[in-house]
Amino acid sequence: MPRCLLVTNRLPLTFDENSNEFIPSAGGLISSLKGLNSKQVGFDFEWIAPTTQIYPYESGLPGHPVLIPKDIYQSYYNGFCNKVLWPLFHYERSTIAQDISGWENYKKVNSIIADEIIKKANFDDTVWIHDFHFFLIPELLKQKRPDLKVGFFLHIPFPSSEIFRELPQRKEILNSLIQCDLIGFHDLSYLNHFKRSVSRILGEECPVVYKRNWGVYPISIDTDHFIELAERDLTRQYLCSFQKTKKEMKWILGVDRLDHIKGLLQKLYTFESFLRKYPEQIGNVQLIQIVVPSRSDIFEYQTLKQEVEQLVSRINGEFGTPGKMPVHYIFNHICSAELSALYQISEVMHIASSRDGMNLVGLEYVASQNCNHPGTLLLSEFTGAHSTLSYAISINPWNIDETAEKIHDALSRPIEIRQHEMQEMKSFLMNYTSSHWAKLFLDDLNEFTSNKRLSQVPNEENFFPWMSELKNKKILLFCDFDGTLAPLHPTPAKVSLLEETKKVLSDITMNKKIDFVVVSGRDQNFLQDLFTKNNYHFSLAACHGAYSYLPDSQEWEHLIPHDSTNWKENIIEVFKLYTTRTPGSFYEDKGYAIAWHFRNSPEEFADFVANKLFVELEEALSSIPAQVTRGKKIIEVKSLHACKGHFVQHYLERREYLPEVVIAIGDDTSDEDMFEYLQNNASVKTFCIKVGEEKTNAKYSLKDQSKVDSLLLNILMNS
Ligand code: GDG
Repeated sequence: MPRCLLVTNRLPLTFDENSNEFIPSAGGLISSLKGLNSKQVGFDFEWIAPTTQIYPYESGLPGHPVLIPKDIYQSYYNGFCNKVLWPLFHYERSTIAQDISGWENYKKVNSIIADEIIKKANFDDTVWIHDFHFFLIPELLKQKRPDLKVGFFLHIPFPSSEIFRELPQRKEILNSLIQCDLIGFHDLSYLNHFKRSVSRILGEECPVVYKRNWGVYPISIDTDHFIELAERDLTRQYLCSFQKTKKEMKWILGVDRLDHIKGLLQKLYTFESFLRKYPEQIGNVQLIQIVVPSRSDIFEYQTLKQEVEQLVSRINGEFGTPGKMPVHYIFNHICSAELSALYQISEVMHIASSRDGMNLVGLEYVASQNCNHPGTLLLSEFTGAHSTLSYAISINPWNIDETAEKIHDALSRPIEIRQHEMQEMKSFLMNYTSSHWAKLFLDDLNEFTSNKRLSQVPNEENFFPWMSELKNKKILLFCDFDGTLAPLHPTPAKVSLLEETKKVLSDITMNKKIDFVVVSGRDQNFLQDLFTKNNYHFSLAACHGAYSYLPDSQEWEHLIPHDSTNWKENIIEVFKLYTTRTPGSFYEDKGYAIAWHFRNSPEEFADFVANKLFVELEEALSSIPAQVTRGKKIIEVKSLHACKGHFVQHYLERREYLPEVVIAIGDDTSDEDMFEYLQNNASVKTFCIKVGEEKTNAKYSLKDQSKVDSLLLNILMNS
């Protein structure tokens, strides 16, 4: 079975120095992952996690603890993970506390764990990184071990780009995450926020925007485990004892880690409002609130504890009667059998999180219900679970009054409705468990990586394997200009060839076996000035192939009908209008095409305007023989006749000799016509190479323009 290394902040077992034995680790992430069934998922799992404890023995542990010095761990975990990333990603900006060394130690721990993975991982292993503790590992791994399949799953929300862009380390984090082969989120809104952040912070042209290697995979639980737990003897014993104390009382249950994001204060205010609105319920309804101690060494958490406890005593002071306190508050961890009994016996479960990646407590409550006499789930709309548990009663925890009324509705909900709702949710969880979740993610990861391998992105020393097939062959090479032979420049008129490129082109000119054709959207004058006047004896195609120039004839030939540009005047008017509205933008008349450039404009505004323009042009051109395309910070309208695909067809048909190999290189959307035509029609061996990592028809791709010189050099050397 293939192996998957799970990288988490904790191993599933923690060594308890008091009892001298291993105990289950806490937290939702671990509780889901440890339920993964290797056979169902199709992987053997091994865990890697940082630790500050020297484990007495490693064998028998389902994973590898990586020892981190205590002070470094403390600063990484509390200083950066919990005091910066956690509150920012949960929209709790008031509790952020920047710690100067936190980020440095975060980098250190990520790098130590990455080194450990590199040591442990075999060729072709899958590495699945979990959560915000390890944002930097993907890049560290890909630098040293490009063979590894690397997936990342975020267990917490990804915040709106408005919030995320406040993070000083935003670029480092995104630049690392986009190295992953697959990035997963619980909810579509988190994915949308991530995409928006990537395009705002790294730019629209960032590869991940095109690669689309992301997905929404809401986590689940080990449902069978909770069903079985509900039936255990110990659970039944707890149930019996609760029934005795509860009697006719109705219980509203809350189970939350002590954390600002869990909405504990809102929940208590809501319960207070409920008692005020429905005084007849005083003495009949009790809130059982389990608060699990957490991050107790952080000041903000200590303050929250005090606030929660003050509110509990205020409510109990005001509404309590001898022997009956409305809020039963427990600040402790309880055992799983006791938790299961509480899930089963409580009429209502109240989840009030202000933000929560998923919230497994809601799923566990559903899985533990007996569908003959089930309870009701009140679930905050700010949890990821809200999309999965569609039959829960949805609440906005900030709307205290409305939620108080919903508690009242939940307590009096008719049994048939409860049965139906719970049945629907429970059967969903029986078919969609944490193992299904992991399988979906890992299968997609596998698919993404195998697709990528097909496109064979080469490294510099080892170019495409087909290079050996070029020896002594007559090669016809079509090559685009802007973004391919020359790097893009904010002002198109200033683009020129780099010295290195000039050298390679001179060698190509001397090589009689290569027929080199520059196929560009530029006009005749520009191309002739640049190439012919510099003594490169190349064929040229200007205006996307509307004009052709052969070095022997030294004349431009017009290849397409003269009336191909009747539409131009109207379109120029539209472009003028948009140019006036958009600072830094300008339009360029290319003869058979007009291009609107917005590379120098304020990014977000220009993207917005460009989308609008694109839609407007598509409508306007529906009955005109012209086509609108969107390239890199450019919108272009061009005659349908002026197309690189038509040009290469024409060129191939009229050559007196037949080339033995055809190669086409280009970075722009306009090059796709050329790739498509050649790959489908050329009767000789054809190799099409896209420059850049965007989606393409070409079979091969190069990372970026800087690799083109070496590609040409390799073609020369191998020819
Ligand atoms: C992160 C995200 C996301 C709690 N109290 C006791 C106890 N628990 C168990 C629950 C549940 C787990 O802890 C809590 O899970 P959550 O999902 O609510 O929360 P986080 O730990 O913050 O987890 C979260 C999750 O990752 C998974 O992706 O859902 O949004 O923040 O399993 O049962 N267990 C026992 N006694 C307790 O007192 N035995």
